[in-house]
Amino acid sequence: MQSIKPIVGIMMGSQSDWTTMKHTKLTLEKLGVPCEAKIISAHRTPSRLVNYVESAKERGILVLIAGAGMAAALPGAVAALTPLPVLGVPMEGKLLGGLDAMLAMAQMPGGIPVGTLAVGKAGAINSAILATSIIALSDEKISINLDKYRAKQTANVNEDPIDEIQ
Ligand code: RP5
Repeated sequence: MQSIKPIVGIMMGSQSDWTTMKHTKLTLEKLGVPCEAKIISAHRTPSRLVNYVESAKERGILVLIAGAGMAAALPGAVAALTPLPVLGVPMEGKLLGGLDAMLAMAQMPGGIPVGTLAVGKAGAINSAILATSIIALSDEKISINLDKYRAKQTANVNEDPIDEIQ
């Protein structure tokens, strides 16, 4: 059986980021976007980082998503190596709740952008939706998937609040 080639590459700095970044993968799967997930650290595995990012475009990857915490250099280092769009997801941290990682990703020098999302699970989910929006510009099937996903999300919001089950 022929496997479907990934068009989104999800990267994370550590196994400890997977609890959050699995929401990126789950959301991309719901949206019908083929993806792959790799542990790649800017600090601990720099050669793996260069090899992965430099081959991404020729392998058919269209968008790269990088989740990282603490110094959170990963998305910036990725963006320095490729013209592909790079989205950054800051991990929640013990010291500053992820604000440190968010600022590290958002405060990139002019010329090398990282599209920085919210800290934690919301950012992980939104990175998948934003990557899908980018791809949907030139892919009709994925554009339809995105419209359906958004319509379902809207339909699932009750107008009247209900008591939470205790
Ligand atoms: C970052 O350091 C990773 O992205 C992770 O969020 C953080 C801590 O990594 P571990 O010490 O849990 O492996 O590079």
